[in-house]
Amino acid sequence: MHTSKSLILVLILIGSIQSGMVAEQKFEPNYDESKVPDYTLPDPLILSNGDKVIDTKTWNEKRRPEILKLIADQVYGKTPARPGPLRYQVVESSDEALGGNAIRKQVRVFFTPDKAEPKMDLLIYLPKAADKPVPLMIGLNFYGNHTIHSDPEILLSESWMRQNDDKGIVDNRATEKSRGTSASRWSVDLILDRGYGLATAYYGDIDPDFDDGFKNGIHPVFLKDGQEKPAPDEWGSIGAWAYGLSRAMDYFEEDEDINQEQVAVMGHSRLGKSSLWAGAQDERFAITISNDSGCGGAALSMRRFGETVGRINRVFPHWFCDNFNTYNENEDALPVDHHMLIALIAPRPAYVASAVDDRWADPKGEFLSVLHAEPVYKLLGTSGFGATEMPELDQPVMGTLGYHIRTGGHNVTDFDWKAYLDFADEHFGR
Ligand code: GTR
Repeated sequence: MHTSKSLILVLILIGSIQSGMVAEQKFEPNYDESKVPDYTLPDPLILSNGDKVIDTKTWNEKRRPEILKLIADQVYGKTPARPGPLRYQVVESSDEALGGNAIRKQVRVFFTPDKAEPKMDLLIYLPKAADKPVPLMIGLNFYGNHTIHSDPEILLSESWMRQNDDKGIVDNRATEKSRGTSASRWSVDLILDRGYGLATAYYGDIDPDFDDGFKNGIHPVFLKDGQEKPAPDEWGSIGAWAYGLSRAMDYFEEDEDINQEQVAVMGHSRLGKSSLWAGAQDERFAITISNDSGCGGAALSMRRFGETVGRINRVFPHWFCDNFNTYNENEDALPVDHHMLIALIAPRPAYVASAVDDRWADPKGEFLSVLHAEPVYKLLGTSGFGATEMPELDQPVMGTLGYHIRTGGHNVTDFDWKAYLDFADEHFGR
């Protein structure tokens, strides 16, 4: 009796350790700057053989590919190549959208040459008054295209969604009540007034955001015969969301109303992690913007402030590649940190935004990534960043690298969009 009871207890304990419960019960984020440990960031301008990178050629031909491979293998997983041409279907369009001010297009992107699924619906608004082709902002959304504006013509997503009563989600599906519920995060009128187009797609069309062993979404398309799930160095969900952004870019190249040289990719939170990874890999994105992307996005992992690598990997085991678990509570072993992710975007402009109350995302760690990416931007002959200390609240810094920390919490606001549009105007010479 006694032995079998203890055996049960031990089994329960092993079970909860495996499910991460024990570690999670104990997780207390550090919000005390004096408790940030000493750490040494890898130098983006030193090759793995120890040689210094002193010219553009060595950066482009040796160090950039080296860092790209390290981040793919150790953090997000490798992204597979597109399996042949995509197919597009314009499902709906109007030249009289939003009270006659906008052109609306809803374009279905089929991810394979021959199957109906998986597919992603792009919603595109273009300013009617502007000369075409127009510059464009693209960002994925969390609860369907119909949430970004109350426009009743936006197709109501039929995809699986995370349960959320405030967003009118019932049984993991959107309802009419969901329309416009994320409108405050998408300054559609401002973007159009400033002469930019806006495109968005629901991230769950690319890969539904839950840990199902990669049975749904885009991953199964790429599994080899007999392969059950991505290998430890192959992509997770963030890799998939970034891949979806690149497929949207493929479509923009075909649309004569969109200036393919002036596409900025923007994302918030987990989708900011995805926009950074998309902008790092796909050099067609002219500007990359991270809004409050935090741990696994713009923030430095080695600081261990707020959310940490171990915590994010246990709560969201499907976001990164399995190799990233090597660094749970072991950040100093990382051969890369997120300043190098931003450096991969160089010399193209990148903007990182934080919010002062969003300590979980480590605003200072986000700032420091930008600061420590600057030497690469300078080497490549750009203006770099320009700040050496964190700026005052609500005072954007805009070099080739941009940054702000705004009043308020984890969110996307008009203030953020206005800064992104100013930054884009600056770099697109508008
Ligand atoms: C949180 C996660 C963050 C951030 C956020 C979001 O739960 O800890 O890293 O990604 O979700 O995407 O909303």
